[in-house]
Amino acid sequence: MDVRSSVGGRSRPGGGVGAGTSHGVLLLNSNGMDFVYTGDRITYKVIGGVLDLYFFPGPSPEAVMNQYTELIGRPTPMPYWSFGFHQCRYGYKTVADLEGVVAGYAKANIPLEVMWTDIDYMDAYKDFTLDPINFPVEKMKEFVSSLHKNSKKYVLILDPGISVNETYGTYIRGMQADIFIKREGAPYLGRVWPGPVYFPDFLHPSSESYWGGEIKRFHDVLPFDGLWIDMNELSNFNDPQPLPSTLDNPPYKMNNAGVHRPINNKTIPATSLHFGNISEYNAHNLYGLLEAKATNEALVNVTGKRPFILSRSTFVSSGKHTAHWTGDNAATWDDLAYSIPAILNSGLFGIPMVGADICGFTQDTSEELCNRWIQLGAFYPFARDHSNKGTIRQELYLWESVAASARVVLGLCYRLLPYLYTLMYEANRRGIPIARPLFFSFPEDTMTYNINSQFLIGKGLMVTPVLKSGAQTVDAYFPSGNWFDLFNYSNSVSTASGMNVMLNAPPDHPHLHVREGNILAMQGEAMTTEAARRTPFKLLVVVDGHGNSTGQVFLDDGDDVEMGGEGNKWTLVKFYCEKTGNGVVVRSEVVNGEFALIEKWVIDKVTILGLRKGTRMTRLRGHELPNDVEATSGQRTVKTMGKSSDGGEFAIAEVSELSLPLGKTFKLEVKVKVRQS
Ligand code: NBV
Repeated sequence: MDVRSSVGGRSRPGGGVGAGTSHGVLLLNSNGMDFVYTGDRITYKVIGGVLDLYFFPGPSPEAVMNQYTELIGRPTPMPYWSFGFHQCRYGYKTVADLEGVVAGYAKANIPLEVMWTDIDYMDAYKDFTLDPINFPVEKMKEFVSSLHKNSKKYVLILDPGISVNETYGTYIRGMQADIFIKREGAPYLGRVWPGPVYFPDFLHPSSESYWGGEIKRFHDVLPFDGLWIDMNELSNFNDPQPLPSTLDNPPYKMNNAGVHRPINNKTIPATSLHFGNISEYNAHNLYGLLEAKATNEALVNVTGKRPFILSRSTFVSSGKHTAHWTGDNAATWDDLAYSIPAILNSGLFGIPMVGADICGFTQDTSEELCNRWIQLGAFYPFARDHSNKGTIRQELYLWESVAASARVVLGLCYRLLPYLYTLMYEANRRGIPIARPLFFSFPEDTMTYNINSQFLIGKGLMVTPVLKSGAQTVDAYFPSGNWFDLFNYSNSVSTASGMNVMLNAPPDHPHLHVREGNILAMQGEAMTTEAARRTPFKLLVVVDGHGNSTGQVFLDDGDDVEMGGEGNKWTLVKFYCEKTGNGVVVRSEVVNGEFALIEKWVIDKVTILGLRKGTRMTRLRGHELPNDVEATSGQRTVKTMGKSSDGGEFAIAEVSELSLPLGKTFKLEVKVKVRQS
């Protein structure tokens, strides 16, 4: 990763800054660098450029992210559909192969939202072309149109290297626009998949119109829904010969994958020049960022919709334009575990839409590894199964145990879509990551500081994956509070100041816990995000010791370029639960109900966790307040009395068959009585 920033440092109790406080440091510099972290200090070894050092005072982790992304740009919103499940592989052979995969998911009843193609679809690996034999245009059009008819999406890959080929339109137009990166006065000749290539210079003022034009031409042929930009470090199969210059041969050799290699190793030479005579030496790390920016702009122009872009190379502020995946991991238990700190780092860098290749990219995966990987990967903000050519296939339906897990975890993930999407909104507004380290919600609990085997989704959902082969249990840390198992509300863990717990984790038992104090807006399970969006809402209210909790939901059509932008239709509703004399009141505050009213969304069920064992609901009242005005009219008694059952230490109180319009203020009063045992 080309990110050269550090953000989110924490001060330990007793340190110079107050206990539990956070700060961030950013060295904004695009040159090559090493940095060495030794626990109490960071040493930057930078080989050129401008040294801009920024400090973000926090003091909370959320405040650091807010301050940092205010400077570098807020994370771009991602389409609603991109929170569904994605399937990819390098090595899909034909259109029929793709169709078979889509059918395989349908047959196994596993949700599949997005089908991807890697470089296999191209004609001789040339961008913006289709292989006439294996991926012929007419068949691909039919394929994409059938995906669209079934509310699914299609994403394809683009590489930066443009084949040097006099009969290739993209090359010819690039030469006419004089768009390619140069060395010694002529376009620099590299070598990637198509053979000899030139690389578009995204610092060139015409690059956006050139790149956008190519994207438009291809989109007119094949209406893809998103773009995947790979190899943009820039990656070059050649090792360019250095010219006798300090740029190509600087005295300090940076660490490159563990060893000190020449600066031009497997990339374009540092002496190549961008527009305005800016050297590659200075601009190298910006390539992926600038390509993502141009690609984002192109997609907005071409589709008029919110773009989905996935980039391998990123830099400070890439999150303003693109999502990110962690690159070529291996199908190993180590890489399964590394994926957690990798996605958490990306969130801290300001790129919250991130995932690792589920089941592993290189090497053959195994049933057990793939099972554990989907149990974790379903909760990456970006969830995509992807594998390398020549490895065994690893679509989730191929093993019954993996398919069964996929149905469970993706089922829950789809029910959580409104919650996940609302986290995207929070990321877009304030830069707060979707997937967060535990210390984000518990900055005063020093036990959380070193945990990278668990993480939070939002403020209070904790994922505890199995990361070891053969394990039937998993060691979890629970920060203070009451936590409820989202797969079985009867299981709970309670701790006053945080504790370690060994959880039972047979292969079919993933772990996701929700903490007291949270209200989650959920919807029903479905095979596509669109179908899930047509189901009624369900509120999961997890009260704390004082009977309180809060939450919110943001919704729009999922495709508007801006989230909550002017002229758009959207909805923001805040939820509160408060204790009353002998019960609790769950109520909403509608900031904007317009979109929810258009969609006629209703809340049909409210589940309250965290009330004391033995609680009985004695009376239940629903107030629908017309026109969002606080009023006493419109009261009605809800048809079905709620029921409450005891799960472990707590009662599970459920009020169903409600019909509360999401876009209107409501107040639900639940009177309770505690049975004397
Ligand atoms: O395009 C092929 C691969 C792709 O599948 C992978 O996700 C990228 O990270 N790409 C790298 C090119 C090199 C593959 C060895």
